Amino acid sequence: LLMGSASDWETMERTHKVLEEFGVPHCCKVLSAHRTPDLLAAFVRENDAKGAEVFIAGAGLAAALPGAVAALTSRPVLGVPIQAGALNGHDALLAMAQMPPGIPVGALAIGTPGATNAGLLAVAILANKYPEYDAKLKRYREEQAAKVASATLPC
Ligand code: RP5
Repeated sequence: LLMGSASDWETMERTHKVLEEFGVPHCCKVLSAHRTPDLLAAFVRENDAKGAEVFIAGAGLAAALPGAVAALTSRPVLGVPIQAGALNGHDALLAMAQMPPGIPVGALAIGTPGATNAGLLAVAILANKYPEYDAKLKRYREEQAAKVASATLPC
């Protein structure tokens, strides 16, 4: 779980919490495509070789991070556009969603909804291989459905 700046943590903490809730082993790290390109390349290559199965990258503004990660690994890369700057995350969303053909990034929604869904989507990817994540994801959805079904309104 990567992010371009410590300022992204407030958003990316949601992803971390989902992964924690589902018991997915992961690490969280600040690395930037622009500011620490060599460290980023070394980190992605090392973790790819160690067997990392999904990479998640949150970044704001020009947000090159997910694309840079995707260039360095053939594992799935999910991108979370951070809601920041003059364009409020639209710039980051387009940077991730508009990857040229050949090196995909799975772009999620801007901000905290995208951060939560990045965690859930990573769990869903892992659930293809690990039955325990599949079972937990089904339980999570059942609980979510029960909450919606039992919601009450003041009228
Ligand atoms: C991006 O620039 C980061 O992902 C962050 O969202 C944004 C601003 O970074 P800081 O100036 O807060 O470090 O690379």
